[in-house]
Amino acid sequence: MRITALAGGVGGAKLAHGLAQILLPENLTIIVNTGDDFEHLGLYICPDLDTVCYTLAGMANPETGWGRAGETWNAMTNLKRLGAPDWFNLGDSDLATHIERTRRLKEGQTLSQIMRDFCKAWGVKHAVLPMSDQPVRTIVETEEGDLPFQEYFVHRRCEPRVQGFRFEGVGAAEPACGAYEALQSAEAVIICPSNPWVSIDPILRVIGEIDKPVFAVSPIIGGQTVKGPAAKMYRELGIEPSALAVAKHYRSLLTGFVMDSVDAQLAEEVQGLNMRVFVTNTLMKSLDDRMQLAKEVVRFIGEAI
Ligand code: FO1
Repeated sequence: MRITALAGGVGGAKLAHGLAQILLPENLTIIVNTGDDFEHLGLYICPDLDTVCYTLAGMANPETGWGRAGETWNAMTNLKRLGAPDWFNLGDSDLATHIERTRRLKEGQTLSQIMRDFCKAWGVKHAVLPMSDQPVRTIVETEEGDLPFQEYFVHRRCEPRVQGFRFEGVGAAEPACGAYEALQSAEAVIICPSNPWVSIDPILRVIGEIDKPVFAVSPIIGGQTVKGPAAKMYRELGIEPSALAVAKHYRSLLTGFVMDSVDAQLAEEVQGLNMRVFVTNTLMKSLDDRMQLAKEVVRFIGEAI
């Protein structure tokens, strides 16, 4: 089965990793959110792209989900001593990625070219594409004013109450090289269990209408997110966080929806939104869990299309 997956953040990277274990490289393309990207310490940082690539390469930090396993922090310690901003943690190995990416961007290479080369160097065989080669910047509109995404997420620890989101640059952003072709040749699209507001919506805004069956996996389990602020965002926007709220979020896009067994009581209501529903364990604690969920999602899609 040919799949294009949309992903951002740690939850998305885990399912993308599971899919990469069971689908051949020619059958899986992963399109990743770049709305979280920003410039920091003069470097161009792409947290979601790096999280997906490091995870697929088996290089991700297992505790945080982002950054590199076995990381050291000498540069950060010394930057702090010199008075540099230290709220965004860049490990020594991770810094190499940002330094080389920044150098190549300044030379005029595109982000998708650069990530293709990096994936090759890291042994990642599946295509990992930025959603766009043009910059899109997620701005979180909060009660304390507008905050660039990483300022909200890391510096302010998601504390300011959210009022809305906007994606600066989205109007001028084209899908990255290869993204359109991947969507054209896919038999189905999987929306990974990523934050619908800030990881998936920017991708959907850039790629526009999808004329393939779309299946989403809920990032909300028992009213909570495994990681990150999605549940808090739903609450602050006046919506009760639940798998049902996620299904409603994507509603008209979806052919099918995958939700956790703890939310089985919501299945009927989700089906009432005119989509097929598959209920299973969606919590990915181990590599086996990632593979198991990926297999079940692909089987569900096979039966539904
Ligand atoms: N997240 C944090 O909570 N604190 C950090 O200091 C931090 C540093 C960081 C460095 C590189 C990278 O690729 C990701 C990093 N993240 C950090 C994660 C990142 O902010 C989020 O995972 C995403 O932007 C949300 O999907």
